[in-house]
Amino acid sequence: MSLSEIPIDVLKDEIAALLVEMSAHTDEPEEPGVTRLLYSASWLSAQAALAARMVEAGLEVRYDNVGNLYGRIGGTRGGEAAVLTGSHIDTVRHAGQYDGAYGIAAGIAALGYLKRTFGRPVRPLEVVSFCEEEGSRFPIAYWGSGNATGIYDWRQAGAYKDEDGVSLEEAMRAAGFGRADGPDCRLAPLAGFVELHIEQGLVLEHRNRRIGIVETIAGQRRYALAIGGAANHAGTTPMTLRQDALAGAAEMALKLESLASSWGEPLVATVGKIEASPNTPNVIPGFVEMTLDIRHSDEWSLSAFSDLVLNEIQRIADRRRLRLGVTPWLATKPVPMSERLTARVEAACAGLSLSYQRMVSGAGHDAQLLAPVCPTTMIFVPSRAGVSHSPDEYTTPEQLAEGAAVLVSVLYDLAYKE
Ligand code: HGY
Ligand code: MN
Ligand code: MN
Repeated sequence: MSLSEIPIDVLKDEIAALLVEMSAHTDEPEEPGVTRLLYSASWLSAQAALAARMVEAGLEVRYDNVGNLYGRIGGTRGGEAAVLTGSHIDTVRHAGQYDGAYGIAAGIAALGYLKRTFGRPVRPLEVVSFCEEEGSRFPIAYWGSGNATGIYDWRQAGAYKDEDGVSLEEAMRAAGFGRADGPDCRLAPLAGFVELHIEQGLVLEHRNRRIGIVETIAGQRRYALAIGGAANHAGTTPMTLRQDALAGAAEMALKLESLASSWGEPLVATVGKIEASPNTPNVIPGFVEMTLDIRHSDEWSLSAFSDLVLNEIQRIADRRRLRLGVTPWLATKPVPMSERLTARVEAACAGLSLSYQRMVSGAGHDAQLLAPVCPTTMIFVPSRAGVSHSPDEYTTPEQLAEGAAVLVSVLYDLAYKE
C-alpha cells in the first residue's frame, strides 16, 4: 500500500479534530494542559465522546466491566482472532494532548477509512480506548490493559485508594462499572496488537527519522517511600539534635540521581512526587512521602540498581535516625516486541517511503501488557524537543498523519489479507 493510496489529509484532519475535542475533556480546565484521571467526570465524558466517534465511523461499540471502550468491525470469516489497535484515555496531571489519545484517535480514523474503502476485513478489526495506564490517581498502573489481559481482576479494586481516600472500587462503581453482572474484561485471543504512540523522547527528532519501531519496552520499578523523623520547633532545635525527614529525603533523592548518572544510559531514575508534613515554615518536617521511578531495558541492571539504591537509602535513614518504609507498587520486566510484526511495520514504512529506525521505549505502554499474550508492535512518531507529560508536548499534524498511514497499512496487512 503506497502513501498515494492513503488519504493523508483526511487522516490528518480527523485526528487533529479528535485530539482537540479530547483535550477539552479535562478535570482542571483552568490549569495548564490536560488532566484526565481514571473514572473522573472528564474521563467519563471523554469515553462517551469517543464512543460517539466510533459509531460515526461505523464501528460496533461496547464497554467492558472496568470501562475499556472497544470499537469493532466484524470479520467476514467466522472464528478468526481479532486484530486490535488503540491506547489509553487517561493522562498524567497537566499532560499534553497526545499521550494515549493519539493512538485512539488514529485508530478510529484508520478503522473508519479501512471500512469505507475496503468493507469488512477477513478477521475482526478493533480499536480500544483503555481506561487507565498512567497510575496517576490510584497506586496501580495499566488498570485497563491489565484487566483485559488477566493480570488484574477488577474485583481487587477495593485495595487501592486515591489521595482523598476514595477506593478504586468506589470510583469504578460510581462511573457505572464493576458490576457483578458486568461484561467480561478478558480479551479473546488476538491475532495481534498494534499501538501507535508519540515517542515522548528525543531520538527520532535527533536522528531525523519520521517513524520509530519499538523493539523493547523498558522495565520499571516504582516504590512509595515513607520517611519518619521528628517534627520539632525550627527555632529551638539544634542542628545536631534533629531528625529532619525532608533533609533526609533530599539526600536520598540526590543519592538516587548521582548513582543513576554514574550507572549510565539507558538507566533512568526519578523522584517524581514528594510530600512533607506538617509542611509548615517554622516546623522541622517530621514525615515525608516520596516516590521512586527506576527504568532500564535490561532486567539484571534494573534489579541490581534498584537493590543498590534501596540499600544506600536505608544507610542514609540509619545515619539520620529516620524510620524508613519502602512499598513496591510497580515491577514490570523489559518486554520485547514481536519480530514478525516489527518486520511488517518496516515494510509499511518502506512502502510509504518514510524513514524509520528501531528503538527502545523508555516509557511504559499498554503494549507491554499485550506482548505476552499476542504478537505486538509499537509505532512511534516524533515528539518536539522530546517533551512529554507536559502541556508543551507537541507533534506536527503531518507527523501524526504519517504515523496513522503506517497504522492503516499494517492493519490492512494483518486484517484484510488472507
Ligand atoms: O510513565 C510511563 O512510562 C507512561 O507514560 N505511563
Ligand atoms: Mn504517559
Ligand atoms: Mn502513554
